[in-house]
Amino acid sequence: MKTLLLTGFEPFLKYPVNPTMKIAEELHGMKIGGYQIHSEILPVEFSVSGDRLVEHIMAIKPDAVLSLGLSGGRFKITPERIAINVSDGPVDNSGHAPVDEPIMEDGADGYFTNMPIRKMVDAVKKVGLPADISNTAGAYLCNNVMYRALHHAQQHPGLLAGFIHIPASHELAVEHGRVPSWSHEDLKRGIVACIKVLSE
Ligand code: PCA
Repeated sequence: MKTLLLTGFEPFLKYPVNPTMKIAEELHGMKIGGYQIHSEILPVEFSVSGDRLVEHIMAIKPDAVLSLGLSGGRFKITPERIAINVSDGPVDNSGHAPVDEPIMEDGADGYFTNMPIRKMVDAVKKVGLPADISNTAGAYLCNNVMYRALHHAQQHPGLLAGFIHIPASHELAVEHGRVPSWSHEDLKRGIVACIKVLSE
């Protein structure tokens, strides 16, 4: 059986709940398609998150690494197409706010995911949930860890790496107020559908 490293993020900025954390925790240890899921939760800190992800990849030696991030305001499940070599955005959980910094001095400008994102989108729609490819993961922590995973995959051929942004859960929307939201069960069902595609 293959191993999939699934990551979620801690709460950040104005979001007291991060639905990706709960999904990752609940799927830990499950078998989905041909993959055994190993979940880890990442901090939201520019100086830590990417290194932490790479450490997990080295320790767990997964066949695939899929990271999940909250995109408050999005209303579909959105597998990301590309990560760019830029860190920029509001303060992270340590109070750091980078401006136009490269993630890796010697890194490529960007990396395309090597996961079958079109098939993932089709699979999510097939289970009755809205999905679309996203062409930007932004320049905050989600882009950062996606970039680091793909940079690592570049040097370790055969490793699948990808990122999916998800909408807020109802639990978060109750706290936060002004974001479109999904039920936790639907968010999780959408992610499971994406993971199943990797075994087809
Ligand atoms: N979403 C943020 C970082 C953590 C998360 O869940 C992002 O989209 O960059």
